[in-house]
Amino acid sequence: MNITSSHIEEHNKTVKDDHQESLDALAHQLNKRNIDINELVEQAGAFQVAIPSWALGAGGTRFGRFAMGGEPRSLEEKIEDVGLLHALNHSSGAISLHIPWDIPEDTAAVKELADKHNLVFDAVNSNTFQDQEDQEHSYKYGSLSHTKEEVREQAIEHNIEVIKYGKALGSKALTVWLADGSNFPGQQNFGKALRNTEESLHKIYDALPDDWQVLIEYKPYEPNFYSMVIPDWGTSFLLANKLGDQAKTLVDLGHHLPNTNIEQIVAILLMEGKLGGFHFNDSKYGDDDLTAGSLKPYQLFLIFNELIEGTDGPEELRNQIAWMIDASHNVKDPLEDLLQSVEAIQQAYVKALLIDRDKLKDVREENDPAGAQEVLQDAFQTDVRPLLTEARVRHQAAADPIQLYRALGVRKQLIEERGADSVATGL
Ligand code: LRH
Ligand code: MN
Ligand code: MN
Repeated sequence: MNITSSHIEEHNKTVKDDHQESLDALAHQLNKRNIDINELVEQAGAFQVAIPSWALGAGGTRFGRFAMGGEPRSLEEKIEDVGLLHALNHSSGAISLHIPWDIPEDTAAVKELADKHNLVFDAVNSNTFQDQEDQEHSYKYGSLSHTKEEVREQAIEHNIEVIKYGKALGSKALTVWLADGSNFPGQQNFGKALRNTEESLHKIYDALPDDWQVLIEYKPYEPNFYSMVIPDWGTSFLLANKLGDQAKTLVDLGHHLPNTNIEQIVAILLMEGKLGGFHFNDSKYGDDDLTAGSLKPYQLFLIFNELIEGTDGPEELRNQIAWMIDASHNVKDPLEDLLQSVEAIQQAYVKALLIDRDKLKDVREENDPAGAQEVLQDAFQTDVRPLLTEARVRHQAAADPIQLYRALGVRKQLIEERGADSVATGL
């Protein structure tokens, strides 16, 4: 399946007049606020969010999984899927691999295929939360934190191997998420488990190329329901500080207890130069891995407000942080879901760029909370969709990616090519 430039052009022609009308109206509105729409179109067009290789198939729960049909059967087909997304929205120009769910056997060929689709490789993820067939020691009771040295060594080796794959592909970061922890009080010595983890991470850190980062993810519960060795940003931050400058914290939005003030965490990590990356998704209860911005778009906007506040301009912000999605889809077509996720992230980003920063500064100085809310609402309530459409059109992508995806019958064609019950590796 291929999306060609004539597919895009034809589609864009059909929406051209309506789009121009909405864009002019928005430009006029922004002009009155002294905001240059072209500048924002440019920023939106430059923003890229990496797609997780593990979320291109239908997700499931432990109660079942309902096949989507046409799921990618190999890493190559996953790259093709991300290529489709990028052709449609021009904002998904990177892929994040999870190893060994996706092993790039022939790294040169995989890289070449990605190049062909204008994709680069974002952070590579290690997996020490499942046992693999050929593995000597089990991770049932942990990996980098394990009581037994041989298990820790095996997990360290795996991470070093993941770095090697990433190096060959041009990645610049390793993301480590540990499922390590305990299910019952008394099962684990908290201090020892964390100390073991720190020592193991040190060995991984020593194997990092100079221009790489290690991103440490945290999660309060699941799969362990009593304690996790890295349960929160504080523990991740502690480890990142102990490791050194190349270690940072990764914020997965779903990895917080309900109502946690994530935007404040983001601000503090940024202030300390320790915010390394995001796994975007949304959640109502826990690690639901729902479409980014589908439940709490205001929270997403407030996070971007902090990101902009804490960095020196859009370019620095884009380059300083690894932008990745980490979602799962029980009932949606994953490709549609990912298009919606990227769009929601971009909306939050652009809306946060609209915030009148001078005014916000003034109302804060004057201790005027109502005034602050007015400033934020002025930005948040602006419908920036025409601006995002314009960014896509200017980059020869689809004005309305999902509309074109459906009109072309992409899923139907993928089912014809790959079968109705092909299963992608991943979540
Ligand atoms: C854990 C997690 C982590 C894993 C991914 C599959 O919940 O967010 O990032 O690597 O899911
Ligand atoms: Mn994650
Ligand atoms: Mn998760």
